Amino acid sequence: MTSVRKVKRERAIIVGIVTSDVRREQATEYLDELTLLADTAGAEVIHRVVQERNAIDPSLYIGKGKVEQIAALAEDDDVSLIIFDDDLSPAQVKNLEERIKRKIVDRSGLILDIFARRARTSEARTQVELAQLEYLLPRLTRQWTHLSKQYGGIGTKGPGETQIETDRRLVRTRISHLKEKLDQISRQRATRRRRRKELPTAALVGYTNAGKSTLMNALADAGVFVENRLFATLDTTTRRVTIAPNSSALLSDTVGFIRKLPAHLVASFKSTLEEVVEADLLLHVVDIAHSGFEEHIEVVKKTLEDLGAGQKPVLYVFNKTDALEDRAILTSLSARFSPSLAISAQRGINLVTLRERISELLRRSRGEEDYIIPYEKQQLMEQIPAFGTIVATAYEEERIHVRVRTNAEGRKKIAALLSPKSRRKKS
Ligand SMILES: Nc1nc2c(ncn2[C@@H]2O[C@H](COP(=O)(O)OP(=O)(O)OP(=O)(O)O)[C@@H](O)[C@H]2O)c(=O)[nH]1
Ligand SMILES: [Mg+2]
Repeated sequence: MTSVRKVKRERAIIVGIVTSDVRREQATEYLDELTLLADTAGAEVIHRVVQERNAIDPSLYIGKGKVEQIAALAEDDDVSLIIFDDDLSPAQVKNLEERIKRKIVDRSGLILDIFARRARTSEARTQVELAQLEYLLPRLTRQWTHLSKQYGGIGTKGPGETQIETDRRLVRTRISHLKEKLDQISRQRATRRRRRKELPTAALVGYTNAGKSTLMNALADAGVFVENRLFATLDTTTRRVTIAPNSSALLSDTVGFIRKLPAHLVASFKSTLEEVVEADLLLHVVDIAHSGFEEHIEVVKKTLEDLGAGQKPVLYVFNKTDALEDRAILTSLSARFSPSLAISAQRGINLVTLRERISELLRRSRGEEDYIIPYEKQQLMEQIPAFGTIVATAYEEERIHVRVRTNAEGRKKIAALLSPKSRRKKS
């Protein structure tokens, strides 16, 4: 007998709650996103269940009637997994499991599972494990008694301790070990950053699947993995990019954000996200062909604030313009989000302009300004150092090209030196 081996995907039902402040289309978007997340985690969504209510049931999260409906659907359609679009309390999970008799997974649990599947490097694995354990700790009940086997040897069961207490202690010990390991990684990163400090740095940030890695590859030929799934990237890649004929910058591509990203995950991905916090400029990549892009922008802004990177200079990069049906929105967007630029990373549209804008904004964020000085005014070269530091000088045929690091006050003074009117005043 021959058999074709086929990976069986777990069949799942997804459940979302619609409160009165959520619009219908928005609720559909949320469930579409949850379906994508479930798909990325390897599950096949068979049914979507939506509950309209304003109050959350403390013991079951959804109403009793809905619970029964889900139990019946699961029974009829051979479903093994129920996924909730929100986070559930340990008690809710237990009660739902008792009634539906299927595995119950909440949003954080699902996202953590995806991260665990996709983590490749030792840094990403360490970060994911830390987040998983932090998530697990308050949920430790009798069902996790296998932990002492998994982490055996770290501690032994003390006299009079229950299994749960032992497990909790093992988890805590492991958590502090992982934190130490991440501290060490973070120190190594800091050393690496110091070594290459002379180059300006930009970081790609954005909602997951916006096209950050595609753009990284287009600008730096980086060979980063790209996929039409959520969280294709979990690690940070940094490459040198040419942004102007004689100048380059470092560009980092990193993990994407999503709404309701588990707090543990953000916290434990700190070392990966340090490139974002330390960057001179953020390129906020937005998939404007996605109907929910405005909410995505808000989610990314909020996450950046949580990371302490809310005040950094940002260039909005509106991506996937090739897939945009109504190009008229671009005009209103550029008025609302400034500075911004519309591109297509995949088709290579507007990338020359993008490099120019990056170059200009990086210079500004590092406090650098370029000046052209005709030879007849070359005596100004002696006055400029009073208002800033000359970082580069190029003697061209008819003029001198000079780059000065200065502040707003210095910029004003130099501009005054260069303008013909003030020259008269000064003499
Ligand atoms: N139509 C179109 N698709 C694009 C463009 N840029 C990227 N994509 C597609 O969007 C999907 C996601 O691209 P990625 O570059 O992996 O996105 P990302 O932001 O790095 O996503 P994560 O790493 O998962 O956070 C892929 O299928 C890309 O081919 C574009 O300009 N136009
Ligand atoms: Mg990516």
